[in-house]
Amino acid sequence: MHKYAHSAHWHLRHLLTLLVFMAAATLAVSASAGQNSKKKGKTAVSASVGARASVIPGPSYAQRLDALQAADDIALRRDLDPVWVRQTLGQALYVAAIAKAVTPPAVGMAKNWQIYRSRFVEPLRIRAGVAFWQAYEDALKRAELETGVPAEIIVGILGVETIYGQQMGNYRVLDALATLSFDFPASHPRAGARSAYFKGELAQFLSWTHRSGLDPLGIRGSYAGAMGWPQFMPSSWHQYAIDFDGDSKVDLFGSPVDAIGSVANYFKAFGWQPGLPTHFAVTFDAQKLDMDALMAPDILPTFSVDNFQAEGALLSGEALSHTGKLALIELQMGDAPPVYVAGTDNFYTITRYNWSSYYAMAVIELGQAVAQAMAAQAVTPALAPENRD
Ligand SMILES: [Ca+2]
Repeated sequence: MHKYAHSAHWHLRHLLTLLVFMAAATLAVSASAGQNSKKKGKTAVSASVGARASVIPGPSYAQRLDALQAADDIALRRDLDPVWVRQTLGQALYVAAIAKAVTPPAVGMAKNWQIYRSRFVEPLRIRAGVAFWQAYEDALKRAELETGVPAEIIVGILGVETIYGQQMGNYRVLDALATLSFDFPASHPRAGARSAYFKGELAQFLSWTHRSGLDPLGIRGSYAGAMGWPQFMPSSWHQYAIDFDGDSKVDLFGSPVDAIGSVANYFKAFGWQPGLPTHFAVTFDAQKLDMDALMAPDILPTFSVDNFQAEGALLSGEALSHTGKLALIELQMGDAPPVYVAGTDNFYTITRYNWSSYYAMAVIELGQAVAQAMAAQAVTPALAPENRD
């Protein structure tokens, strides 16, 4: 799902460059198309219908044997009408920008938490977060009561993912899933596993739209096929999306309340522990520090407080009475020294939404910033002159 959301932003600049290039390429193609008008047909028409400003689709999968075989396989395994599946998948278009978006960035680019953070923890998103929290306070409270997942975390997720429903993605989900199933860039180190993953998501998407009577060509999402306010992939939608506004329908596009309940439900399913902080501050004892040992388990909480401190990572305050496991989370700062925190099981749970500690930290800090802005607003009226005695 969401596990690609952060890369969307990381790759944005890359994409823009690509789009400029592609626009130029399209002009070149259009110029030569006049000489070859027979080839302008159904594909070109559906391409222009399916495309929005940022999407330049390529040829359809109707002629691709591997896609049609996959269609038959999906129909068989999912007990779907094989003609419908072939026809539907045949209308999917290859989108070069999607394949490009999942291509690994050039090596040697240092990550920079400060820059990453500034994209999400910023005034526009914080203001939108305050408005969202105020509008849906009851649903956020109810979700917290039922799952133990704090409003702050849900507000952080929906803000980072889509700015509270403002940016849910403009790619046709069918195009995204087909492109990543059948044309995942071979340069990716895990291309085989990734395309297998997207084939599973494609099967789930086709099964879901067929059974629910939704138009698979009308559903839009991220370049990875993530959908709605919380950017759920089809399998997550299937497993974790819930009706939370009581209309008996699960709608993550149109119901912010369903989105709130579904995010909370997702975290509950991935082991959210009520009341447990996401992370603690950490300092280092240079004498004892064994950075290799501390970094070996990566973000998986592995160390007890005692083991953590024995390796030279020092805690203070409430962290000292923490009874669960910890991971040393490293956030690189470009060429400057990295910053570190001690991540708990709840930090790890946030990374099950999107496999990145930068993502998790942005969610946490956006939620905090929105909460602080709410608190500041709540205080202001009491200070206003008309409210004084
Ligand atoms: Ca609903």
